[in-house]
Amino acid sequence: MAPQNRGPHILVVDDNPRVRDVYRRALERQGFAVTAAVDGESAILAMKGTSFDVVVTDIDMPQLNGIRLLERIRAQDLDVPVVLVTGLPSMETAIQSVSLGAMRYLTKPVPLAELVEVVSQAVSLHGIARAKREAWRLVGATDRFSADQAGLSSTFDRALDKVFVVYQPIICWSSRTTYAYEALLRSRDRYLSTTASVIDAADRLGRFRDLGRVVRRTALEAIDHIDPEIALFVNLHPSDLFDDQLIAGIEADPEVTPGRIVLEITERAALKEFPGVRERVAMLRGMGFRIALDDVGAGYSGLTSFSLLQPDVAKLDMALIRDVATDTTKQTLVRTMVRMCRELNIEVIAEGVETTDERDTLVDIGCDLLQGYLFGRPAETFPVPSFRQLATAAGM
Ligand code: G
Ligand code: MN
Repeated sequence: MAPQNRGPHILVVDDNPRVRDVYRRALERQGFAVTAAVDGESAILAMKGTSFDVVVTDIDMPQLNGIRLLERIRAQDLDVPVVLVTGLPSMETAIQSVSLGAMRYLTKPVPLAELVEVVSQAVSLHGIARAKREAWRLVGATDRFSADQAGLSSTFDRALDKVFVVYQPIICWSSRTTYAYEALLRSRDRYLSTTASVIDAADRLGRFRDLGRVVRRTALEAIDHIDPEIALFVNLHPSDLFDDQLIAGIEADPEVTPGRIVLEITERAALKEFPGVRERVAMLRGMGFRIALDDVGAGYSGLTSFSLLQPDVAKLDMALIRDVATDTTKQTLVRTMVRMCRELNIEVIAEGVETTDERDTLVDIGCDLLQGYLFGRPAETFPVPSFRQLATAAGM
């Protein structure tokens, strides 16, 4: 059906005829021209002949779903803003939509006022993106600025105000004491609602530094509520190591001394891509910070990062800990790691301990520092860890 209006042209994709109709009428009332498609394949066909200002698409459709459609669109057009709508929100599709540059991820039923507002915003962004690209073309640059990048940027700014920090205890089993807390990022933003989506957006926008600053400021604000003997573990992206405010922010607070802080650097990041990491880490250690290597486990090139960072602490990835009580291969791996670390004078923390069986196996192997839901879930105030005994030990 040819559109009635001559305003900005919106492509609405949904396999449900009622939804298509309701959206069409709401958008047409605002003067938009609307073309409707019944699934991803027909949307691709429609886009061959027409250039749309905004695409609004359902995710859950037969054959080509909304995520695949977004992927196909992005392969040809970086600019057109895509709004994804789903009746079945999931972490997986939310993350995919962010990483493929969707402008918004909306959950059904979408209030029509919200739909209209989001589409209007998308139209303006598309205009800006086109103008920018045109300007770049005129000056001969080839920057691939896109509307979604602009959309993502404002979404990210908003999310930065909505992130907060939770703390999870790390315990010392032999002394039944709290050894440390790890500060973990969480988000209560509507769109970037998962930790993974916030981190992914920071990555895509090159804004790890802004995110890291917010997280560290929030995490450190609470440090005077814990015993000075108890350390605080803070996660860093390798690029944070080079942020001058990393040190300035810590020196500004007299309660915070480097000795109380353990900087966690994940083994998943490609440390080799950050020249000068070795020197930078050595300098931080010289100032009194301790360094932990995070997510140490099967599948990663453990030895390179060990020699590069020379960590004070190694945190064994929870994939290695899960089922360690019954999986003898994992037991051997953990035993080897613990022995190697002892020789190198590196402390070992087992992450993600969930059961008493896992705990007892780890303690048998000689791993005394433990973290996981068994002892305490991450919480906004410092949780008191549980040192629950085995029921059998109490004679039950
Ligand atoms: O990458 P890093 O190891 O910092 O990630 C820690 C994440 O693991 C946190 O988001 C935390 O909520 C989660 N976590 C902590 N303890 C457990 C646990 O016992 N089980 C599971 N499944 N997740 C955990
Ligand atoms: Mn960590």
